[in-house]
Amino acid sequence: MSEQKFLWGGSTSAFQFEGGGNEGGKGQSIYDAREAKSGITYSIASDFYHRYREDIALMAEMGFTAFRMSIAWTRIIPDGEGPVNEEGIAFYRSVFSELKNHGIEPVVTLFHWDMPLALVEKYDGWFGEETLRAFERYCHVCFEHFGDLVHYWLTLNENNLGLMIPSMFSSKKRSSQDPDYEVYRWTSYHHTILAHFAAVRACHKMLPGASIGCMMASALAYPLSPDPRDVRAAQVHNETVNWDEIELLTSGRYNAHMLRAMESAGVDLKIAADHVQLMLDPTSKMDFISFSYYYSVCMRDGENKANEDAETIQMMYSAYANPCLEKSSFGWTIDPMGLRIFMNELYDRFGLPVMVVENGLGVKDDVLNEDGTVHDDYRIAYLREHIDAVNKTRFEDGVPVLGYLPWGCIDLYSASGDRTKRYGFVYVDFDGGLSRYRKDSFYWYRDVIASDGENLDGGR
Ligand code: BGP
Repeated sequence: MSEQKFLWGGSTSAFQFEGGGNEGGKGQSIYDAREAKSGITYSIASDFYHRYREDIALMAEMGFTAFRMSIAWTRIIPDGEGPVNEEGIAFYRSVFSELKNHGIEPVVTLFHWDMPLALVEKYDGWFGEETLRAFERYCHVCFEHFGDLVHYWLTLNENNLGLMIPSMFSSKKRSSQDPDYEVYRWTSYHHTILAHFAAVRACHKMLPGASIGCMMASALAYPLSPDPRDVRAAQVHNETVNWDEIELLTSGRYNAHMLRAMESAGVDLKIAADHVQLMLDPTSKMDFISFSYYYSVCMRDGENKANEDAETIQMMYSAYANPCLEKSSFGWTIDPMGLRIFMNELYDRFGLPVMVVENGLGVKDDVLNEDGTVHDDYRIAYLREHIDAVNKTRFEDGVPVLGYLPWGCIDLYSASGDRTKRYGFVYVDFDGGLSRYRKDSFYWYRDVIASDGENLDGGR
């Protein structure tokens, strides 16, 4: 790739979008196991597996220059660590080739949560060092087989949330009351960090021309009031959730906050010499930072009585709703300026190019009319403001933004499996044979892309 063009496109993940769960030799992931219990049909999802040509044609019609998707580890190595499934390799090669034929650059997440079930059963997910070794091998296989087609790689989706939700890849439900809880969560987290470094190092070694970055969940917090105690609460939140991990990934060292947190939890990681070497190796340093951005939150100090009436919103962070902002129907605050603030701070702190790989408005309100139209002006309004913020960050603030890839560009399952929460420019009729329909936002986004973000008032 020579000249760097801004990436306009959209974003998905395998377990939420791909389907084909029982086909092509794919092994079971933790989501397949969840399907057996909950009845949520992850094995079908939006059926990209069978419809990728049609879907890519729709992306091309919008003018996408990039498409983010993830590789299902279990389609490449069904049990996570055993034989490679050639049919899985052939599937992704075919998808990536189709994208390239349409001038669309694949942006590929190596791990978007769909951990092979076998690794959870055998090694308790990321807790076992065996899983780390299996992941390294899986990355090698991906780089070897797809390196000629994929330039942009992302390591682990929203890894900075790992310490907060350690049970995600565990074979048994963990509670903070368990005696081994702290050791479990820090050890598992440490292995994900090593997984990131190992993937970056292998990528740089095997694919010297490629670009690889982390993927973090942004959770920008403001103080709920100017009370310095609230300011400090917001600062602590931002350090813990947003910045500590990126500092770790860029420096190769746990910073003082993290070391103190481990110490007070009685955790001593005893990092092996070869792991220290991996973390400090210049070739294991990433090229850019990608992130999801949906909302911002407010924090307050627990002792601050003045704010007692403030509205709490949980979102895992024990956060508060910002009284200056509107909220989506799912209670997520709508804060385009926060996106600009976040990108500026990220770049100021770490000096790496940034890439927006998730953003968007998930709603239940989309209505498929009889004539096949969907009038989603609320989505256009949301995206217009956020793209405007991206433009200002690029052109007024001078932050190198590599691309804007909003989430769920073609409707897919939400992380919880809810298929009525829609984000897409394309409507998927989940109860009507999975047919695709262009929403109003489809035409609007096509005009945005055609004008490189200048025309925010287009559409049909
Ligand atoms: C991010 C995940 C995505 C996606 C998105 C939207 O945390 O990386 O997989 O699901 O959130 O969230 P939801 O699906 O809950 O609307």
